Amino acid sequence: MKITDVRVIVSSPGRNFVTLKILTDEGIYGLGDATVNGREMAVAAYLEEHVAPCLIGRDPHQIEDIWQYLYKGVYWRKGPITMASIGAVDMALWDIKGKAAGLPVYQLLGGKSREAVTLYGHANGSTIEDTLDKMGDLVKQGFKVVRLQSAIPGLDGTYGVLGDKKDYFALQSDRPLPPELPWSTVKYMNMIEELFAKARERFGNEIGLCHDVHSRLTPIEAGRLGKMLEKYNLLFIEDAVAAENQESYKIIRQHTTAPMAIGEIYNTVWDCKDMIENQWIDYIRMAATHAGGITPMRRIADFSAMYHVRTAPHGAPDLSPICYAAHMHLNLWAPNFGIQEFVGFGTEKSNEVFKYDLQLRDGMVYVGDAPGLGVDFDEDAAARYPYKRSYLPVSRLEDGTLWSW
Ligand code: CS2
Ligand code: MG
Repeated sequence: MKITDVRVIVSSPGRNFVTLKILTDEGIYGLGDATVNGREMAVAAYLEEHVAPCLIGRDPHQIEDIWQYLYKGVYWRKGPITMASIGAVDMALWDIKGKAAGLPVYQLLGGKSREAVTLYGHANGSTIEDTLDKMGDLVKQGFKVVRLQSAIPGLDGTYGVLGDKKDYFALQSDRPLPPELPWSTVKYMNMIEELFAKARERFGNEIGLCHDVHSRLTPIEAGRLGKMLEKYNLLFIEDAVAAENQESYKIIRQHTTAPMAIGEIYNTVWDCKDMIENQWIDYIRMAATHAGGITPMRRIADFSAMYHVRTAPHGAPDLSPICYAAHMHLNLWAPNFGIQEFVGFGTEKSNEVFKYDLQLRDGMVYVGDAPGLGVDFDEDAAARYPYKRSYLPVSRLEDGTLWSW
């Protein structure tokens, strides 16, 4: 089999997605997701100008060699744009291999370790009561784990809470620039315990709870947060601290037994190797798109298993359904799978563009038997939704200091 064509399609069915389609001389094609939220055109140019020409004529079955060629072979290793490009190629090649074999990708990985994939849903509210009402809706739908984010009294905007806005597009004006949202660690620390205390009061101790701090704290503050929330038995606290310096998590570990999760912006195992090896974290949240595809995600899962770290792949709506499908196959296989983040199966618009072989039942995803990743992409539908420039918000302290968002 030979690769005959490589297409990069940037579309915006509700939000921007960079989709890679690799075609072969046998009529089989594969799909990959290369979306880097807020920097979509950089990765599209990287793929079109630098990667696509090197793929034409190659045997798509050579997944490993092509991965190494695009990683070691380019001299410039790592980084989100490079790794998302490699990630999309890798996903598309697994998709092709599965289609050629007539098997879903989870079978190529080693088969099912479980029947279905447990999810955590998002409850984002403008008050604690509102958040808990939203949690109630998810519990009714059968979700066994819920992530809680609540607006912070005295701050005009809080991570994860969009109020009447549907998404971050809606927060941007006609001339899109990054929205600016305020942050105060003091105000956050003053409210957060009540959210989890009330959640346990109302829903009991069986339901799983998560929380995303979105990298706003210092290690010692995160230690204090962990201690404060220990008695509410969270499944994990996510991104308590931005960890370019991985030793930050050593400090957190010295102060709390609250489980820690991190990884959604990591691009290679080198970003989290020390945290995993030293057992400073409990869940690794990397995404197939941003970590270079299914091939490295599989290696990282196996590496993590040796240190009791479980996988909890990123599942925000800025990852396309192709990445979601890749995660579902990895999740079915990985012996040390933990949980999958879930924000719904797309929107009306994105469902015109992407079709997938996944069913949601009782807070779990069941994967169908379609060969490959089991996703399809309608190029004509995508053409109806052209790219729109968009940015993620930035965060500032109340005195104007730029903070982590
Ligand atoms: C988040 C994301 O899902 C999560 O845990 O942290 O919402 C994240 O902010 C976006 O994916 C940014 O692109
Ligand atoms: Mg997050």
